[in-house]
Amino acid sequence: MHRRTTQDRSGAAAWPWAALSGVLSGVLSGGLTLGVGSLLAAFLVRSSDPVLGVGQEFIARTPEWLKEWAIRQFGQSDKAVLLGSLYATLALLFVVLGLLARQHLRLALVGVAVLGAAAVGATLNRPDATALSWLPSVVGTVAGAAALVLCTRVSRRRASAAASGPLSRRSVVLGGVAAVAAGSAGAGAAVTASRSVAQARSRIDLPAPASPAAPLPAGIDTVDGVTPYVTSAKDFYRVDTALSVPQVDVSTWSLRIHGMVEREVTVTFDDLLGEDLVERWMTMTCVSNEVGGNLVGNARWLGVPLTRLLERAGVQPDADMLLSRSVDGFTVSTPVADATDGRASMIAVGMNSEPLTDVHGFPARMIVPGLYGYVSACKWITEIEVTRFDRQTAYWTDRGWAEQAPIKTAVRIDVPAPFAKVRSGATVPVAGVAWAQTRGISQVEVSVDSGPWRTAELLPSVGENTWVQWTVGLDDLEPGNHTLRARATDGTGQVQTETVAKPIPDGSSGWPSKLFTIV
Ligand SMILES: Nc1nc2c(c(=O)[nH]1)N[C@H]1C(S)=C(S)[C@@H](COP(=O)(O)O)O[C@H]1N2
Ligand SMILES: [Mo]
Repeated sequence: MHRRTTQDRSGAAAWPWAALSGVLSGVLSGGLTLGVGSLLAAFLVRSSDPVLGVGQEFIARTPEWLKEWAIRQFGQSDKAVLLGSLYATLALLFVVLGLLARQHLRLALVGVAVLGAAAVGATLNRPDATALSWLPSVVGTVAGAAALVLCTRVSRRRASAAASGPLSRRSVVLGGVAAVAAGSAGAGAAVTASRSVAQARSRIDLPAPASPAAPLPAGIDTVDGVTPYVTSAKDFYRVDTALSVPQVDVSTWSLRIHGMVEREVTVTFDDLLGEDLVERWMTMTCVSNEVGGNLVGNARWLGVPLTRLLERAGVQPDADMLLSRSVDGFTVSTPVADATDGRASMIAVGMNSEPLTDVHGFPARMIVPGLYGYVSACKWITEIEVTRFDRQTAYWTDRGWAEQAPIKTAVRIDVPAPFAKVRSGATVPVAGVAWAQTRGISQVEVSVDSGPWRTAELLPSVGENTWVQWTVGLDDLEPGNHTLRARATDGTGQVQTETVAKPIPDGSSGWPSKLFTIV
């Protein structure tokens, strides 16, 4: 049997090379499209990057059930998973186009153009789109199309040529395209990195608060396995719709308060730092937190009281909504009544004595104790429009979530771990955290196998706006499987509801339970 080589002209023998070169053309053309696109986007807005633009559009259009599923499935990595899937899908599409181009170059170019058009549509549809947001997609697509034509031509020639050396025209063209693709992607990443807030943030010296937070009480964090009372910025949960974390230039940033006010107020970051700052402990919770979930964290927030800024602007009496807007176009609606009833609402610039990190809203965000994040905690805030609920809606309220969303009383069991095995005869340590921001927690109880409720010990806390750690020891349990339940009572004496509710539309409810075994 004669040896088949890629030089054979017989169809059967040529196909592996043909397929391989088609795949290569597709990958190179795709790489160039995305590389050039991201390089140009680095100089414009991030959302004009074709991939980020399409990804953001995907997030904006994802139905609620899919979003819930993705958060449950992938948690805090949901964005990485989305980006990864997007790149994988694009790679596959470009491979198909590269293969198609071998026989039907025009058709493949139509395919590239369709992808480019989708990217143009998505990038122009971003809330922070500029007049030039289409440019990276268009230039990237043209470059990618040209690369596809070039690669397809040289590889066709290769297939029909009798022989070619290592420095054939083919390798020069393919190598050149690969180099330009990689170079532009690298340069784009470098420009993006140079615009990151890391440097500006490290130069910020936060002033000492005129009104400091209560000192941490002795006795917190004294129980093994319980969630630490203070959550570091690094460990703080992150929830937002931003596929790439906004990098806000603090030297040009400002917050404008306008709409139904007596006079517009605009403050720069330096203006904020020049104010008498207050520092307060506040536990934040996401409305998407399931019973027993960990989308909750406690930090010491430094900022300017929101009421002070609103009084300066003069809120008109018939206004009932603050519509906060982020640099990326995300919006949050907050009831004026809640924000100004005397609770510690603020425009925060610091978290645990450090400037905000980029993921948590640098340079400034809103914090209103007692309201879920989506109706209060606007990150990268740049605008507060004072308006009315019968005139405006916000990002999540447009998607079926409630306008009024005070945080529900909740308790979480941290210890024992799920399905833990505990030695018979020993005291079973049980511990966790409970929260009812603005009302505080007055009691936590646990019950084993639907038995009588036993009262847990509450560890100290700084006040009603933060969670409280609790602990109780269980004795005299029979060997075997047991179900532990917990419930909290808030500072007004209200026991948290046993009624099980999903997060949508205004937060989950129900008593958490844990299974464990005495062995
Ligand atoms: N700009 C912007 N701000 C936002 C969001 C967002 O998607 N974009 N998400 C909100 C939600 S749903 C929550 S729970 C909190 C989370 O804040 P964190 O990520 O700092 O924990 O931010 C709020 N502020
Ligand atoms: Mo949230």
